[in-house]
Amino acid sequence: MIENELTALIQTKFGKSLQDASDQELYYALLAYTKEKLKETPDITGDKKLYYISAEFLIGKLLSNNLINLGIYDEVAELLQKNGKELSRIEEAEPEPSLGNGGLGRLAACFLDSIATLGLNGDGIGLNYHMGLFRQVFEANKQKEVPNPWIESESWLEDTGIRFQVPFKDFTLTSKLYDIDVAGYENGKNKLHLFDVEGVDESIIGDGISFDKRDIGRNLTLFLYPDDSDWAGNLLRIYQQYFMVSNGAQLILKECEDKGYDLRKLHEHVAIQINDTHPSMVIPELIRLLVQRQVDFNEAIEIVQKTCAYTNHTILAEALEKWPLDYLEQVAPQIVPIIKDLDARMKGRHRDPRVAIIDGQNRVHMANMDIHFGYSVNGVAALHTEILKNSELKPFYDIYPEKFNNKTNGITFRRWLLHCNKELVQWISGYVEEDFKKDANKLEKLMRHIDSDIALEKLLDVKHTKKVQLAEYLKETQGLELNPDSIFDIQVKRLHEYKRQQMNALYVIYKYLEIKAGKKPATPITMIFGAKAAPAYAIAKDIIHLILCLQELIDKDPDVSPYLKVVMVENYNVTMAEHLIPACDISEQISLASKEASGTGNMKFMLNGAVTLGTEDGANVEIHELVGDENIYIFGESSEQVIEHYAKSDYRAADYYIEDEQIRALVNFIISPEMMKIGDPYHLLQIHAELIYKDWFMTLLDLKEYIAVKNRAYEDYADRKAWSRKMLVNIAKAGYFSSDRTIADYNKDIWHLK
Ligand code: 26V
Repeated sequence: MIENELTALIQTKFGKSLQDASDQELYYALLAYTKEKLKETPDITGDKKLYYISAEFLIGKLLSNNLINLGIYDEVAELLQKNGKELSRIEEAEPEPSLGNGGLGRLAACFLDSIATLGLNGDGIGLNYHMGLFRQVFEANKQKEVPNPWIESESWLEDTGIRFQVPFKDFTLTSKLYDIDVAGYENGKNKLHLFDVEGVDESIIGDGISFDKRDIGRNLTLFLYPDDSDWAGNLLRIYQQYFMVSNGAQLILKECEDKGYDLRKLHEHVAIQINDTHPSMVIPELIRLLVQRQVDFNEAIEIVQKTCAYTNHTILAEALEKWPLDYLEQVAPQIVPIIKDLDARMKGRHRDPRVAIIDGQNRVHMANMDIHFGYSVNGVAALHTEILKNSELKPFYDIYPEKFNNKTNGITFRRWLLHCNKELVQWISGYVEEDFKKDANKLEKLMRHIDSDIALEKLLDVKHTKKVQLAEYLKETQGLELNPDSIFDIQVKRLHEYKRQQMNALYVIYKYLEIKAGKKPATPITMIFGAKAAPAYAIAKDIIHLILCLQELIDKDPDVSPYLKVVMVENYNVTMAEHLIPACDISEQISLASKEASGTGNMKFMLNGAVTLGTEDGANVEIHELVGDENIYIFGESSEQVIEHYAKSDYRAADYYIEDEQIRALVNFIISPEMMKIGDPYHLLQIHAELIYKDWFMTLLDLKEYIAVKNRAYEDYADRKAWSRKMLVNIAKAGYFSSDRTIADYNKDIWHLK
């Protein structure tokens, strides 16, 4: 059946047989075939619908995941193999849609998968950026940013023909709506709606990723913003946000009107989840559109308040959006009186300036508007939600305790297990009935095999196979040489000081000096990094420079290189993650406690049998509770202690540097003659000074304990049997972090879809 259809398709498209078609041609044929199958998949329907609005959907490549969810992956793979082709090679022809920066965007993508898998009626709404997150290249041990186009003449996008008018102050833009089908795992389908502008012009891109920021009609959806956390007031960002929410609100109302719903009962038919504050303007925009449709202003406010729910993804103050009122005035003046009215209502009720929507400097606090005029506020891990309630958002919690709730993040097991680790799936299937694929909690049954030598040995074999495969992949794609018999210690995530890649780099220096002094590790070590830095984030780029210089230093040192290798992979993205995560032994989750809202990489590693080395931060706390002290390596000061340091301003990195000889030696090595010879002295001196005089995220505070605990983990690794038990426990307990569980919780507590 599939064979006939696919062969016919390749014949009409390329005039070739399956055997003769190239991988590229097979990709296009499979794309067309899969889109056809998606069309035949029934739509998920219901009387109430969720709209997940997000500036980012980091969906990654879609071919394999669609085949898996449609239930035809094995059949297609077999057919190809029969004809001498390999699906995993064909996949490489697919360009990755990198429509997100990191965790927040990837979470949105996992959520869409789970919403459809659970058969819930819910769509995504976002923007169709023509350039995904920049492609990272390394030159002279530094990051360079290059445009990253992903849309080809044939892609997953379908033009719906739907157009809306979006009014800005001085002009009106016509939008174009593209849809991507989102199939649930052996279930129906929903949609990801991506709005675009007619006139986007890729020719305005200049050097690197620069472009003319003023020509809104030609640049609005050209680029995804490459900064996460590092918030900077920028008019284009407001244009993008307003364009997204105005289109989103118009689509939502159109769908309700088409179904004949009474807009006064909007909340009975619609829930809107606001993913961080980027879509917050949907609140005033919906009010405006309801009033335009003859709903009374006060009633419109009440309706919107019963419809919108807000998720907070960060406690970094610099990432909380505060838009100057006059910027909003310049972009979308029609919503300004509404925001002022909402602000006045709240000022009338609450004297505390910390809960005002518009502050003393005429800036609009987007989160504050969401909390007052939404019905739910959630954090993304237990600890994060507690910190929101008890400190960051305490004044709001005092007013609206009933609005606050926690929804610990999750990941889709279709991509992060079934797709990326078929060998592990096969191993699991030997011990647990097939239904673990639908019910992740069933993984717990693996615990029955904790004493089985055969099971444990096979598990070690799976890990080794994935390490060999990673080594091959990195050799082929990046020319890197990895020893699969070494410990794979991996830290991959956005580059940010609070995530403390610099602390890991200091450990590299520590280990380098140890080996130089003759202390060789029992097992060779490979430390793998992957991270993009925001283009304007100078310190983050300095840290990349430091790591790349260490990589070069060690590579060139025959005394050390047999025992220690540092590898920073270029252009870390979803595809790279799918190769790295299954091959990992030690998962680095070392953020300064209280700063990582949740983390989701930590969950992906755990599911693939890596053991976490981490602080009690974000979801690490929950991982720790689930696996127990024996099966995780925890270090560092607690979130309470850290919050106290900030409150008292009593952390001084210089004290640690001056008082501790070992710390001083490690930090000083950054500007040692051998490093200065390889690297750029300016950047090495910058990071050196930063660590001593600023160190806002307290690297030196936890450094000694980090070194001690990591050493213990490396020693424990040598006892392969004991280590494989830790691996098994991690996999068995990972079920809690399925995004199916997270989404079921959102639905039960917030959306109430059915
Ligand atoms: C902020 C900005 C500001 C301006 C330009 C673009 C941009 C893009 C994203 C952000 C917010 C970043 C917040 C974020 O990514 N939070 C992460 O969310 C994950 C999913 O909940 C969570 O696991 C991570 O801990 C958290 O850092």
